[in-house]
Amino acid sequence: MSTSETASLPPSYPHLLTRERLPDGVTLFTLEARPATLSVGDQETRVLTYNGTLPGPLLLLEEGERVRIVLRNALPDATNLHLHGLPIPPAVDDPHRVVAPGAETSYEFTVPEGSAGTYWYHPHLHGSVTRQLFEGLSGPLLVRGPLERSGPLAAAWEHVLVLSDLSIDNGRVADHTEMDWGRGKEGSLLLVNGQVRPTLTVRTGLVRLRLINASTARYHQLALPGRALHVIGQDGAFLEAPVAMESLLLVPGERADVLVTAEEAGTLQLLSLPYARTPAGPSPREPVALLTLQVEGAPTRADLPTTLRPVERLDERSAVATRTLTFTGAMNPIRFMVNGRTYEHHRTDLTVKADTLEVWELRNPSPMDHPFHLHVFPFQVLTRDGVPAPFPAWRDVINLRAGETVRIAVPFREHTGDVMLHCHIVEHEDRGMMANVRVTRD
Ligand SMILES: [Cu+2]
Repeated sequence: MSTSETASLPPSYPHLLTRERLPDGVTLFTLEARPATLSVGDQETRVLTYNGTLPGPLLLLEEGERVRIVLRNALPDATNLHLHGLPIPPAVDDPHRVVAPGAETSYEFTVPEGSAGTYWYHPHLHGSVTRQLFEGLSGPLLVRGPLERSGPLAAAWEHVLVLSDLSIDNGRVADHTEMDWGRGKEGSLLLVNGQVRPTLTVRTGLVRLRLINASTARYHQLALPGRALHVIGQDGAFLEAPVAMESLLLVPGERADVLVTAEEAGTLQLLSLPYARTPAGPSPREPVALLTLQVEGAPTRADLPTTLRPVERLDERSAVATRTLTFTGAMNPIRFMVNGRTYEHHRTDLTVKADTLEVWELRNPSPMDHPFHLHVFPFQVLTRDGVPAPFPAWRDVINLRAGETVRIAVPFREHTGDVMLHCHIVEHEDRGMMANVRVTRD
């Protein structure tokens, strides 16, 4: 099949959100947050959904287009929407916004040039995030750009895989225990696009998997035995060239854009390998199959792209400030802190100057891993415990291993306003491991 024949195919995902072109040239998307009773792992379960599906529908955006996303709240509780990873104005992607039951709001912005990548959306109302996400509220968001229109990626078979987990108790999503708030709750059902161990049928050739970890707390050490994972993108950006990995850690909130060469028909298993993120031990304890990839069709060549997109080198000598952020927890009651303080809505924790580069030293002295996330401003890892990052990459979620110190370079460009940094084990975020950052030109 030629490139031109496949280039127009949308990525494969169970639900694509309908786009409506308005007379003013804006593309309109409508999301309704509402409860629904769905079959999850063969059990009828009351979950929370966007537009009735688990996970929510795919928001497919193009670089440069003007979009308006309307959020209607048909939940019994307040909610809001975070467009995770998108570098758009903080006044638009504002987690302080409260959408009351029965109310609606809209998020309007231009999709930035150069932002082609893998994103997702979920609620971000402090104190309610964990339960709303765990009960089902999340969905994938892709931005497509020039690399999707021609060349090897345009010819690749593209599939969106949202990883989440859930426990069911009497037809409802199981409650959190106090211990769950400390450790971060892992559901007993491992879901891919809302299904337990589904089979995905793909054609021979180059297969592109857009992986999103939408779990509240579960880590995935992913592997596809017999095949390398050729990582071409992490979070909302491409790498410079594919990086072959035997396994790939995907922490909550993190995304990976992966190519698999499937030149002949056969069966592959996407595994989640044991990974110990807390002293309580690895979870899962044995490799678990998340998904079966059923490859069908005549043998064909699958050529990897050799280059993708240049990644700027940041010069840390030009940084105007170096800061230390320390992530810790405490008991009785279970709570989490950044630099010794639990989150407070109205407190500005850090003030940074727009159009400057900062170096942040992220310290995790606690006995468990914490995934660090910063809104709106992508950053690059400089070193992990003093070891330079193996290749340059723009990130918005990175894991901080227990005991580890990670240095990152953060350019505060283009936007001003208030953004948040937090742990993406959202139990920890809701219990205080979050801070407000004010970006100002004054
Ligand atoms: Cu954490």
